[in-house]
Amino acid sequence: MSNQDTIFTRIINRELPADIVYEDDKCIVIKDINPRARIHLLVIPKKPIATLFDLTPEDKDLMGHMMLLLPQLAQSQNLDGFKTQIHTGESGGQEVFHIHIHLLGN
Ligand code: DGP
Repeated sequence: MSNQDTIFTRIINRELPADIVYEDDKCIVIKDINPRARIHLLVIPKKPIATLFDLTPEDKDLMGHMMLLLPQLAQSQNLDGFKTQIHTGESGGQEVFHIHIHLLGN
């Protein structure tokens, strides 16, 4: 573990526990520890990008991959609709500086 690792990197590396819903070579999906909806998932890339401001053109495929995953996850949770949120920067309400997409559904 590096001191710079975020909570999410430590979850990805199995250094911290989490309720893992899905995983592939590019990302992991966990249940939010503090759910704000009946279903509240976090889609997290394995690449530790801090915020949307830090994206580069080489992240296009990764971000597209996560977007395409959202409806699949929603359907696997029997949701017929859902909300997504990405918090960016402290003033954007971001607490964990490792990009993640919130998927919320009731
Ligand atoms: P934000 O950075 O504002 O998008 O919020 C981070 C979210 O991550 C927040 O909804 C709570 C969740 N969270 C923080 N720490 C943990 C953790 O250790 N495990 C899990 N499963 N979720 C966490």
